[in-house]
Amino acid sequence: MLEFILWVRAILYTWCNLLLQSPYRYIMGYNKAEKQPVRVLVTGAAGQIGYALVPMIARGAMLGADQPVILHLLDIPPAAAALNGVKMELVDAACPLVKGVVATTDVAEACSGVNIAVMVGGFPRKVGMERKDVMSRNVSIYKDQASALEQHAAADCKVLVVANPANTNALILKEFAPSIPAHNITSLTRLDHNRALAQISERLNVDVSDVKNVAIWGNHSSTQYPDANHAIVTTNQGERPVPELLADGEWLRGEFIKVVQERGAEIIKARKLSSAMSAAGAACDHIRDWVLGTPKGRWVSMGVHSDGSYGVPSGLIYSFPVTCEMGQWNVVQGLHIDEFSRAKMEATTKELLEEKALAYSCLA
Ligand code: NAX
Repeated sequence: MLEFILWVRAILYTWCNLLLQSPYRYIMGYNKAEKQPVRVLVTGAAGQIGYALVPMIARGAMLGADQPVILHLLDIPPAAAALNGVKMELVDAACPLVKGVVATTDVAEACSGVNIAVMVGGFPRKVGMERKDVMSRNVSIYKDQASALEQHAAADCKVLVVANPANTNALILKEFAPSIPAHNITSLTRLDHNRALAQISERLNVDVSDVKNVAIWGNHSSTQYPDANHAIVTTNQGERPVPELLADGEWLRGEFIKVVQERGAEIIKARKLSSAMSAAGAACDHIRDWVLGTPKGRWVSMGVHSDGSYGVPSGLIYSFPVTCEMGQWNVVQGLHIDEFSRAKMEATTKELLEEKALAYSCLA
C-alpha cells in the first residue's frame, strides 16, 4: 500500500512539475532553439578599426542580440602578437554570443566556412609613396584574399570591403572570386552616409534619428557626392524635405558636401589616427541593414556593383542609395537628378574609372 502511495505521489509530482514549468520555461525562453552561430571574418583585426569592430560584433551590434557568432580574425605575421592580444581580450570580455574565436595569419584558415567577411586589412599609403605603388600592394592583397574566399568561404558569403581604396579593392575581389555572386560583394560608404545625417541633424538642431534618406554617390574618397536633395526630417508636423527646412539653400551645395567629403581627413588631423570607432560602427550598420533589412521608408548608402542605374557604367563598384530586404539590396530607383548632381556623380565616376584602369594595369 505504501509503495502504491509513493508511486502515485511520484507520478503526480512529475506531472505537476511539467505542467508548471513548461509555461515558465517558455516565457523565460529556455525552450527556444538557439540560432546556429554565424562565422564572421574580420581582416586587419589587429589594427585600429579591427580593435573597435570586434567587440561590437561580439556584443550583437552587427547581427543582433540573439545571434551567436564565431569570430575569424586575420592579420599578417608581423602583427601576430597583437592579434593574439585581441583574441585574449575577446576571451576575457566573456561575451555570451561568442561561440569561438579563430585568430590566425593563415588566409585559408581565416576564410574557412565564413558567412560574412569584413575586409579591413590593407596596405596604407605612406609618405612619399606613389599612388600606383599603393594600388599595386592592395591589388595583390585583394587578389589573394578573393581566391581564399572563393575556395574556403560559405557559398552565400556576404563581403564588405572597408580598406581603401575600398570600391576598387571590392572590384578586384569581385574579379578574383567569380563564384561569389556579384551582389554579395560591397564596399563601405555607410560612414559617409552617417556623417551626412549627422551634419544635417546638427544644422537643423534635430535628432539624428529623425533625419533620413541622404545618399552617397560614387567613390569612398574626396570625390564622393553626398546628396541631401531627397533627405527628409520627421517633425511634429510630419515629414518635411530637408531642402525646404534650410534657411540657407546654398549650404547643401557647398559646405555640407565639403564637410562630409573631408571629414575623414579632419579626424586624422585631430586624432593623429584615422576614424576607427565611427568606421567600425558604420561597418556594423552596413551588415545589419543588409542582413536584417532597412527600416520601412528608409534607405542607406552602400558601394555595390552597378547595373547601369542612373547612367553609372555597369560593373563598377559605386555607392548608391539602396534598400535591403531578405538579405538583398536594391538600388533606389526614380530619384530626380538635376544638372548639379549629375556633374558631381560623373566626377566621382571618372575617378573610379581611373582607379579601375590603374588597378588593372597593376595586374598586367
Ligand atoms: P590600421 O593600419 O590600424 O590596421 C590595418 C591592419 O591591417 C593592420 O593590423 C595590418 O597589419 C593589417 N593588414 C595589412 N595587410 C593585411 C593583409 N594582407 N591581410 C590581413 N591584414 C592585413 O588601419 P585602420 O585604421 O584599421 O584602417 C583600415 C583600413 O580602413 C584602411 O585602409 C583605411 O584607409 C580604411 N578606412 C576606410 C573607411 C571607409 O569608410 N571605407 C573609413 C575608415 C578607414 O579610413
